[in-house]
Amino acid sequence: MDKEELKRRAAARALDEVRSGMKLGLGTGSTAKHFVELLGERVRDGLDVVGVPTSEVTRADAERCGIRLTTLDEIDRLDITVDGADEADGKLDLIKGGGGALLREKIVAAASDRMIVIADESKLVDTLGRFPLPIEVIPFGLAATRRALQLAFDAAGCAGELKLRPGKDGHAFVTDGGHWIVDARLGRIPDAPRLAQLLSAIPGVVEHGLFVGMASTLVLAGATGIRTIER
Ligand code: ABF
Repeated sequence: MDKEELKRRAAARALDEVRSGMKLGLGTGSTAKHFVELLGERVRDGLDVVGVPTSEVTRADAERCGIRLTTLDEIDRLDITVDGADEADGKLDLIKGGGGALLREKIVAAASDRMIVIADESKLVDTLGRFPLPIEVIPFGLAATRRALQLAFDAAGCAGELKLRPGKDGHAFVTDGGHWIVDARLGRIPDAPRLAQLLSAIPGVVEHGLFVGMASTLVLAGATGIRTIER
């Protein structure tokens, strides 16, 4: 089956959890975009929800779909965030940020009672790390931050090669928050909670793409159907 169809099915399954009156976090990426589009169809049929987008791209998509939007300054908690992932393991720990929106994604997920991750089955791995780990950094003092990152990888038992993510015209990719991203090719992350802790302690790191203990449900769409893993 076509991968886009699998992503749409996972998105449709997450939509089953949505009720009128809910406040929703709206994820970023191609799978989350399916959710936004399907949600927009339900809104046009009368579903009354309000959303907080996790990126400017998702904001534009949601507006185009007629979804009412708000901010985390105007409301307190969100009921559910629905978002994609680059990798997920069986404990529901994630690598996110391949799309560059990890900071807002983490802020929105942390303000949510539930985080539903939607993906096609290829995103499920035994051990995180095959997908390069995105780390959002402050441009100032980048070389010092890179040295601190290497020490963190050593301490967490990973060997890492860092690459500044390129953007357009040979410049660095700039996030919605005005920061840069370095992608760490680690291959295997034996202890994601430990690495997450070490990365969070580095001053030049704004946020990293390890989402540990945040997802409550993983919806995986495969050729044989949909399965969900609950925390
Ligand atoms: C967002 O979109 C990101 O955190 C993740 O990087 C990416 C997944 O994209 P896709 O659904 O296109 O594979 O959820």
